[in-house]
Amino acid sequence: MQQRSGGEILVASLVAQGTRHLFGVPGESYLPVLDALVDVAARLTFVACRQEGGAAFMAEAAGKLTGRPGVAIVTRGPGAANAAIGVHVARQDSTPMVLLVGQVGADVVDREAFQEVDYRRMYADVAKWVAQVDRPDRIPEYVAHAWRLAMSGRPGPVVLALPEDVLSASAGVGDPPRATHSPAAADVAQVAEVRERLAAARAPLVLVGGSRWDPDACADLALLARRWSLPVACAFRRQDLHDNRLPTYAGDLGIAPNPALVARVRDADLLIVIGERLGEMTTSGYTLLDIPSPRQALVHVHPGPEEIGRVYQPAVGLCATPGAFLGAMLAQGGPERPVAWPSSVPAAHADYERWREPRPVPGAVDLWRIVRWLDERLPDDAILANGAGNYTTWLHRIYRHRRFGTQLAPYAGAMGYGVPAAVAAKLLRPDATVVSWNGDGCFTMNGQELATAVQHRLAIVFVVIDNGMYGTIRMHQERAYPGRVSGTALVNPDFAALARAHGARGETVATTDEFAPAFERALAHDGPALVHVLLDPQALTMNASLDALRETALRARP
Ligand SMILES: Cc1ncc(C[n+]2csc(CCOP(=O)(O)OP(=O)(O)O)c2C)c(N)n1
Ligand SMILES: [Mg+2]
Repeated sequence: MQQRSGGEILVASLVAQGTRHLFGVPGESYLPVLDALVDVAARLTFVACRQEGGAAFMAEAAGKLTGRPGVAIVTRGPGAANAAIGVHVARQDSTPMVLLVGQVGADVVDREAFQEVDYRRMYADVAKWVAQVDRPDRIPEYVAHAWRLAMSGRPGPVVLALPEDVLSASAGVGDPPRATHSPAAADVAQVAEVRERLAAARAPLVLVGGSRWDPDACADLALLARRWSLPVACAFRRQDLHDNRLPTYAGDLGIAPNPALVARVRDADLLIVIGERLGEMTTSGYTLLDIPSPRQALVHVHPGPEEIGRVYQPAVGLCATPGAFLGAMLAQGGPERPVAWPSSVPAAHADYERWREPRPVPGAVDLWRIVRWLDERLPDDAILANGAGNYTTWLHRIYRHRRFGTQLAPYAGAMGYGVPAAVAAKLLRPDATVVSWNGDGCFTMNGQELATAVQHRLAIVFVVIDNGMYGTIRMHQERAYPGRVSGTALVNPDFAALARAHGARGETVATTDEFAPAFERALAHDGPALVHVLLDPQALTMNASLDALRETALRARP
């Protein structure tokens, strides 16, 4: 068999997995990989990022969009440390991802050589699996296992460390076949039990979230909800699993959820949870359901058996992918007689619509009206990417997702995700409208990837909601320590000028009415464009001004 370097074997293995983009920052630890990429440039694009955090977020976003591992490659200690944030998001978001890390050679290992880190220990608690490949002929085996593991059960990140000497050594070995995940089929008897419980229910509710969804599974969900008149709620930042315009859509259970939806969950007698692991953000900090046994009969469908009964003991714990469960439910047919909860669906959807009705806000920029305009203006396949901050709450509450794969938002609550995730989205879906929605704090965390967008001429619209502060933390501060501002004020650059300095288009918006024309010009621009929105610091939350928060907290003092 033909002799190839470890770098060539690795790159051929990636191509064999169908990987189209490799997000990274180059390092001298993996020169043989960079060299091997030259010969496959038409099939595998190396996206040179400006910081490994950006590269790892791009890989994570690629995993979210495709259901196959997004891949990042970084150098030893410093690169691996920078990339950790993306690995953590892949963990909490249950996203398939593979991080490749250059490693020191066997000749110096365990001396704490230059930039040496033991990645097995470093990533032990966040990755699904961390391995170091010590022979070039076993690279295909490790790649195949890494891919299958990242995609199977509850998906997550896998880290492979690649010692320099392994990448430069040669071996004669073939490429691994394209890995698939092992299907997790639904148990027929359990599905029948779910159907029986549903037929006997008084007030059922479906909650969807997690990963391993695809357009077919979402279509099956819509069909099941229609057949059985089921209100469907989405988990925190998983609002693209059920078309928000459908009459069966009941809203999302995120941070500060709609009280009417919370009441509906509490009053439900049957809760069918599909794909969601029932994490802290979706359960209002573990207060929404009783622990260990919820009052509602809980049907928990999850592809990872380790997540079933982890906190909440289910009446039916069903290990299956969302698609497998929904397909099996549909195969059992619809209700035999009219359901006992005919008004539940319209009432839940009306609650949702009321929740997104505009309220007055202080200042010249009204994000309620701006996001409502975006909701009307953007096409159904527009992808919206955001990080963490109060600026996201307007988007999550007002914007109606219509299709699977249109929301790139970290369940892990990591700041700085909006810019790199949008870059990945536009690379993978060049025909889709991509909007990167950022706060001033969020944007300055990974805004360096604007240069990557310019380099690849990606027509993304970056919006920066600038309130001159780490607003979320200021909000918590004003509630807990009113008037004592500490560490949350930001002096910002002129973001539109910063965009222009990068070679992108820059727009500044100081009033609500200026937003639509500025956004239209940004959309029409043939390349990246940034819309800098100057938000009044008083517009700190969707419901209360900064001063009102402070006054409420002061009044509550003894
Ligand atoms: C990487 C990271 N660091 C810190 C935090 C804590 N944190 C959550 S929101 C937030 C402020 C976000 O500021 P900005 O992007 O300006 O949004 P705003 O809340 O002002 O709308 C911070 C610091 C976080 N979630 N992630
Ligand atoms: Mg801010």
